[in-house]
Amino acid sequence: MTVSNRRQFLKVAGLGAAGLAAHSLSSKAARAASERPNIIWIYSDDHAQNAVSAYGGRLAQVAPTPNIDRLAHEGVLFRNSFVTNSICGPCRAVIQTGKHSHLNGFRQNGDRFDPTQQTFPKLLQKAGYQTAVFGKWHLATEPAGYDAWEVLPGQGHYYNPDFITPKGLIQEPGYVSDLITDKALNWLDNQRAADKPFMLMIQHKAPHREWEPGPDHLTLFDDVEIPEPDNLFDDYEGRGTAAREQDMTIEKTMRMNADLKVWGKESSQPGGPEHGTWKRTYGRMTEEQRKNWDAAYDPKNKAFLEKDLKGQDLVRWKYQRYMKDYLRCIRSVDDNVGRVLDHLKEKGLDKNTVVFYSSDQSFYLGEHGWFDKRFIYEESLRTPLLARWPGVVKAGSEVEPMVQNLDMAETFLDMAGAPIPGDMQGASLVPLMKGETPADWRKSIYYQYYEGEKAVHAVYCHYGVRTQRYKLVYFYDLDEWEFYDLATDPQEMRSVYNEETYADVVRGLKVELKRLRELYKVPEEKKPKA
Ligand code: SGN
Ligand code: CA
Repeated sequence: MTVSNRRQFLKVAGLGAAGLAAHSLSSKAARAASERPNIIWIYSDDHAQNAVSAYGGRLAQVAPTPNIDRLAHEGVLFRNSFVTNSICGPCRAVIQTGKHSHLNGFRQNGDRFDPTQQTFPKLLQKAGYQTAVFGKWHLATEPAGYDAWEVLPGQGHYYNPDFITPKGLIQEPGYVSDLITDKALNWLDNQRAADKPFMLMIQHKAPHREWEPGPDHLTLFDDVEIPEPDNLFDDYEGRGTAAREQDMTIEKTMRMNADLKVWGKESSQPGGPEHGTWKRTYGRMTEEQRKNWDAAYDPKNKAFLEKDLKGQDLVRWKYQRYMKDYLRCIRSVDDNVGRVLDHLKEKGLDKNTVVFYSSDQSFYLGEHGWFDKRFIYEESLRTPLLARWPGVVKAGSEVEPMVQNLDMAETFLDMAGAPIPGDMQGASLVPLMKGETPADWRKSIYYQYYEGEKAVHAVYCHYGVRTQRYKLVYFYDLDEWEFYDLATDPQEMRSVYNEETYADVVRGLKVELKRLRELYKVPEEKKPKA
């Protein structure tokens, strides 16, 4: 049995922390500190799996991500990587703790992360690692368990962003993806102690709404037509209330000014200089940055306004503008992933450093007519996950079994030879990365979204289970069930919850859902609203 297999076994067998600790001591002693790998976690915000070219898909040709793809070519790509609750702060809290939202206490954006709780960086510090985090944080309280940190306040800014640092708030001139990477590389080169292994989190703001591209990418894709998804003009027939009543369509929800960059630049106009959206986006640019921006956008906007588009033509234009800006933001992330990989090589750190790339959650790129995330449906449930680990992971390999962001804390601890506490709810991915699937690897995943229809984008609360083939969802405030057969309906266009042919499968999945809710200690929801 390998180290990780044994740990997985102990955990599943319920032998708990004591057994693990004893095991880990011996494994720790067996490994010289120098052998323990460094870990770099590059984590972006809202980067759809469909927009990482290593995953294929309709954008791979027009908007490739060559540097992120290097991780897949030189390492491993997780084909079936999912989140537990597709929204920013909650995903980040899951990464920190290896626990579902109801146990780590961070169910929705706006909650405050309890920094006194057990987190993986604290455990890595105990195991002799140095830890650092730079970039988006979004957990409201200050990072705990980090030797160095500089984080964006809340969502952060693209241009000339503010950073919260242990010494107070500072503003840095430049573009956010470059600055976050500068800080991380500076820490690597000049600030950490060279005699300890490190765990470094580089957490990008891009490509989050409002999708402001950096100065080098303002005209990228100008001459390209971005392919549309088949279901851009979805009518939501065949699904329930939640899909019909959300507020996240390109057609109705997307704003012409901050989102689509067609500003009314007079103070009196909605979204003009007096407004928050302006102040946190366009209004933060220096005169020079704005000149550069206007030179790129003004002619495109003029041509658009002259066409006076309506109906589906207007939606198609919005889709193109949205996608180009979104993909431009991704290009800055991809460039900076390349910078990190090149830097590691240059400094001789590439051999003993595991580099991951992932995103807090995935994103709708016009599928179902939507942007944003939140739903358990595929495009938001999935998230990219790729990793390079020279000498351990076979180059160009793929992992098929279902993994979740719930597994990362356990994975990092396993890599460091540190004990995995028995109350963490995921499992180390190390065996899968080595090409071994533990016999008892999970066959289903649990999901729950808590923000509800009153929050931004108006998505009803729901929980559900996904197996390799099926998905069962319960919108508990609506008392509505949905069920999808992903083999025959991968785009989830028709719930077949009431079809007789699936009655047995649905019954079985309800039992599985109940089992998962017990396993993960999920409290009962209040009764559906009258
Ligand atoms: C902001 C965005 C929303 C987005 C949430 C959460 N609006 O409110 O579109 O869903 O953040 O995003 S914006 O006008 O500020 O862009 S998350 O990634 O932080 O969860
Ligand atoms: Ca996000």
